[in-house]
Amino acid sequence: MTTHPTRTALRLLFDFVGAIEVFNLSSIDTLNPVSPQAAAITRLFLGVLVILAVIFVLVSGLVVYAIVRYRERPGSSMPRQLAGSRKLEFLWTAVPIGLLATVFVFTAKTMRAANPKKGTRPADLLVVGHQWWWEVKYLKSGVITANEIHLPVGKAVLIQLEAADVIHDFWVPQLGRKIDAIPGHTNYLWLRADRPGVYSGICAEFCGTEHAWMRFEVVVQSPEEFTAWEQAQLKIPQPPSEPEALAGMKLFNELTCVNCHRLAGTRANQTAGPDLTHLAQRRMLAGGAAVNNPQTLAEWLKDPDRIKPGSNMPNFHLSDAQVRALVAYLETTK
Ligand code: HEC
Ligand SMILES: [Cu+2]
Repeated sequence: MTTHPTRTALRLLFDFVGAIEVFNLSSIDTLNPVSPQAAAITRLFLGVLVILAVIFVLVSGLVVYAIVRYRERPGSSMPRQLAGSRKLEFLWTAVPIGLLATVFVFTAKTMRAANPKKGTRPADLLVVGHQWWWEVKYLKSGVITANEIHLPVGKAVLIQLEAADVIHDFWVPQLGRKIDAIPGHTNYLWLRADRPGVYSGICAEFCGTEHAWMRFEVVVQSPEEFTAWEQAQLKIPQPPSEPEALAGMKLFNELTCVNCHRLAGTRANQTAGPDLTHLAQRRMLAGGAAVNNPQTLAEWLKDPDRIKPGSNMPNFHLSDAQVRALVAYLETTK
């Protein structure tokens, strides 16, 4: 895609704002599309922006001209007055109608391009919005993960979108349109990325206290890398042999973690919280509120509110030793 000067200027501004907001994570970028759907939306935005800019320059130019040209000067008289002009009336009715019609046609075309029909094909991926994280399930392979969607490059994937509690909204600006996740109603969305990379996604519908930390990432990989990832996700972790991790596994089973989470190979099989099977492989924690590493994981278990105030993960008031054991365990299930 060639870089447009408007696009570059706007991207600099957006990146600046984005950098303040999402330190450490890939930025929200609406002007750098990597799918045909997102490209159509960007084109519409830039097209309308150009029309608006021309109108703005024209109108403010005429206002400035009138102010300067017809200002009161010593000895000046009233300029010629126009009372009623069919020609002008016609012009300023026809021009806006023409512009609106143009924008309408552009918009209708964009809607078609940005929202391809679902057809009769079964969905590839189930994505469920929860307060405040995303459950992700690959319907063919059975892989379950959270807040991170892996896709093979260039392949269109059909997402079935649902919500577990309130309305959320699934949005990956570089890959396409926004679409609501509604309790009791299923929506469908095609997702495709034409360039490998990591693309940020957010919840775009206010859904409660931690709405702002309901981010996710789309990791686009070569077909081989994607298959390798999928195979690795399907591996069921073996119980650890190392004593600290073993103690962690015991705690995990005793502290009711199993009532909310899923961890393949254990009796934990719930979806009130994110799947933890291969948590250590994921890039971020708690919907992007922290980068995922053993240290932030320990902070999270010690006091979830310090990372994400108001989240639905309880504070178990664990001792440091308990936290270390749980972290050791969750790191071995990689
Ligand atoms: C009442 C249900 C509940 C219980 C019990 C619970 N959790 Fe959670 N947990 C959650 C929820 C909900 C989240 C998601 C929080 C968010 O991101 O908003 C979460 C998030 C997490 C995360 C971060 C996962 C990610 O991908 O971001 C880890 C790790 C975790 N819990 C571990 C545990 C451990 C260990 C226990 C037991 C000591 C436990 N949880 C008990 C509900 C629970
Ligand atoms: Cu949300």
